[in-house]
This record gives sequence, structure tokens and C-alpha cells, in this order.
Amino acid sequence: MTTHPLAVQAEPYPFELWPARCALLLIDLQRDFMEPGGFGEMLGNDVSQLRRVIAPNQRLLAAWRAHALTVMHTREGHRPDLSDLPEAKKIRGRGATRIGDTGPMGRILVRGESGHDIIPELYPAPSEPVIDKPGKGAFFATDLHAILQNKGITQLIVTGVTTEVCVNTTVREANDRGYDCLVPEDCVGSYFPEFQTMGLRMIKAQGGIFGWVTDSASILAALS
Ligand code: TIU
Repeated sequence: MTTHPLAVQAEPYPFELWPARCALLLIDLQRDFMEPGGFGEMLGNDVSQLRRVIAPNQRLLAAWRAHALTVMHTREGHRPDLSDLPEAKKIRGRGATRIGDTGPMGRILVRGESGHDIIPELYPAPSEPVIDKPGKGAFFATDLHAILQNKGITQLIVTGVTTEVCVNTTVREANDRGYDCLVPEDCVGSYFPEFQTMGLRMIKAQGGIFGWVTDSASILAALS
């Protein structure tokens, strides 16, 4: 354990990184969001927009693993019987295909289906906890907070997809629970360029109202 924090260049001001207390939390890097035929495309989105986050996430993940730091992953999805799927979420959008229906990668957003799993490029190691969440935020109806507390984690580097939906919701939930959140902009992606920009601005505005924004190179530079 270092006796002083590492300074990461960030906005609105440098982030004081305590590596041993900082988990890398990768949000919903699932085939259902990242590949054709899944939930993201079903909602009318161009999923190719998100693939630029893969390489920078691989670099951060490799660094966290090399330093034996805490890595955790989340997946959005539901039980096969859909008992944890609110009716409101099921019918939202009034689309012909819904969560639980069969798509090219199995049943859409259902646990155990290939589309629900994390993309091979960023697949979790056996030692890395995977949080299955039914909502957009990673703290709602999960044991994420308990696991982080048990590990002595007080800081989160939050990456993944999508910037304005599950990443933003999770950062806000974490902030209210007392975690300092750092978001590397090249490691988070949105289907909408304007939401990418504003989703990040919302986090760092007002003196870092929800957290800090940086890039993966700045984190890697601080760690090296
Ligand atoms: N639709 C969309 O942008 N996102 C989601 O539905 N879930 C996540 O962000 N993971």
C-alpha cells in the first residue's frame, strides 16, 4: 500500500488515486449491447458505435490485473423466468421484440444466453466478481456495495456502456454511497455522440458533482 496517492490528470481537477482502494468496474460490456442482433440493436441503435471502447478497456484491464488490483464486471439482464423484469421495462418502447424474446444470440438480455455474456475481448477472469443487475444502475438490487465494502474499496474507475445510461446511473448511485468515481472518456461509449459529450460533462460539472473525467492514458501514466 502506497503512503500517498497517485495524481491522475483529470477534470475538474486531478484525481488522487489510491490503487489498493480503487476498483476497476466494467459496466455491461455484453454482446447484447456491443454486437449486432442484441438488445442495443433491437432498440434501434448502431452498435458499431461502441466498439472503440474495447482497446482502451483492454489496456486498463491488463494494468489492473498486472498490479493485482480489484476488477469487477457487471451485466444487465434478467432471470430466465423474467420474474425480476418489471412490466414497465418489458413493454417500454412498444417494440415488436422484447426482453426475453429469442434473437440471433439467444433470448434477449436473459442470464445464461450468449448475447447476455461479456464480449470475449474483455472476458472476466475467474477471480473477478461479476454482478448481474436487473436495472441500469449497478447498485440497485445487487450485492455490489457489500462486496466493495468487504474489499475496502472507496474509489471506482467506471468504464463500459452506455455513457449516459448504465455508466451515468452507476456513477450517481456510487457517488451517493460515498465512492469517488473516475471515468475515462475513451473507455465509455454511447450510441449518440451528443450524449457521450453531455454524459461526461454532467459528471464533472459543478466541481465534480458526481466525479472526475479523464482518459485511459492518464490513468496508465499515473500507475507506471
Ligand atoms: N440503451 C442503452 O443505451 N443502454 C442500456 O439499455 N443499458 C446500458 O447502458 N447498459
